[in-house]
Formats: sequence, structure tokens, C-alpha cells
Amino acid sequence: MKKFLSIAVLSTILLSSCKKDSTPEYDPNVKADLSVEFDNIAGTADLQLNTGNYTNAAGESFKVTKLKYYVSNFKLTNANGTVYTVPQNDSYFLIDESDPATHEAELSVPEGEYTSVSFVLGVDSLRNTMDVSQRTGVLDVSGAAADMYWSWNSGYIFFKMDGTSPSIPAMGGVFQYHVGGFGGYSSPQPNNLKTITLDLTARGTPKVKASKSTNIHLMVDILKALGGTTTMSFATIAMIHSAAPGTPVANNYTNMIRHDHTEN
Ligand SMILES: [Cu+2]
Repeated sequence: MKKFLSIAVLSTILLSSCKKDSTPEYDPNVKADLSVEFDNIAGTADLQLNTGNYTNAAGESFKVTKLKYYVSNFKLTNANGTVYTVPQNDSYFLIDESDPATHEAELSVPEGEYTSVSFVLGVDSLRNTMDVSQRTGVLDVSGAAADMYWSWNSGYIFFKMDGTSPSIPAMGGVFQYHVGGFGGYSSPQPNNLKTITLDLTARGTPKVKASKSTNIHLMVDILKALGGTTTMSFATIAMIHSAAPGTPVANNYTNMIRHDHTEN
């Protein structure tokens, strides 16, 4: 009886000590899936192309007919302080609201817990000036990037939002906000590239393991591209097709993305 009791006590101690240590073991030499989801919204409403009615900071109502933007150059900071840079060739994504299959940037990163993520909204200047053979997939100007490229100034459109607003008297009420410009070439051109860094500790850190999928869920509020540092008015500016008039929108949208939660 006494022997039986000591075995029972021993196994309880062992079990509880195993149970307490729930921190997953990470092998940094093993790569695992991590997705970063770009969930487009307008304020508190989900963004509905063509049908959703929204009001910008200038008090103008509008609809969105197209929303596309590049995110690239992902870096992740590990809880141990090291920074993992996703290999450049695997680090370009074109988020297209009309195509749900593009809403997640699929990354492969070393196992571990990460406390922050940073990425560029746009396509970096180096890649912009690379030979076309280095600009494939979502960067292919004869394919996926055909409507995301300014051929007249050889540069990618980083952020494209088209729509309609009754506040625009002409052109059937159409607006086209196309933000680009990496600061290159002969004529000085503003650099509208923005690096966005998000702390992940407040809303749940991703714990990346090969045995499971992990998703960082970001909310992208397009109303914040139209207000914040500068209140944009469609009645005043309906068309943006070069770098300089896009700068206030780029400065605004630096604050349009927030971390909502993480699926571990
Ligand atoms: Cu989610």
C-alpha cells in the first residue's frame, strides 16, 4: 500500500511538472509556415467593393471599386531579440481586395516566437530598377503587375484605390488614387515608400512551429489613407497618377494597418 502511494505521488509530481512546462520547443533550423493576413476594412465595416458606402474624413461619401497594394521586404523580430529577414525574392505580395486568395502573405520562417513584424508598403527602389528578369510573379509588368506599373516613369504603383463619389462633379464621379514613387531617376521624385513596423505583443505573439499553421491577422483601414495627417477631399483631388500628389496619402496610410489578433 505504502509503495503504491509513493508511486502515485511520484507520477503526479512528474505529470504536473510536464504539464506546467507548456512552452513549445523551437528548432530555429526548421522553417515553418507563417501567414500575415491583410483584412481590408473601412472604419468598423468590412470593405465591400462596388456596394459598400463609406464616408471619408472630409465628410464625402464614396464607394470603392478597386483596392490593390504591394507589401514586401518582411522582417520578423524573435522574442530572443534576433531579426529574421525573409529572403527578398520570396518577399513580394500584391494584396488585391477582389481576390481573397491574395489576402495572406505566405512566409516560411524559422520556428520561434516573434514579437514584431515589419514590411514595406510598396516595392523597394532596388527592385524597381532591376532587370525585368528579376521582376517576376506579382512584379511581372506583362502579367500580374500590368495595372500596377507606371511605364511613363518606370516604377511600380504601390497602392491603388479607385472608386466613385457624388462629391466629384465630373468624370462620372470617378476617383483614382494611385500612389507610387521610390525617389529614383533623373527628375527628383518623392520617395513614397513606407516601412510599417507592428508590435505583436499586445494582441498575441505568433508561436511558429512546423507542426501547425500560424496567422498574424492585420486590419487595414482604408479610411486612414484618406485622413490623419492630411484630410483628402475627392472634390479637391479626384485623380492621383504621379508621385508628388500621392505623398499625403502615403503619409496617411503609414498608420492604416494594425495588429488585431494572432491565430496560433
Ligand atoms: Cu483572424
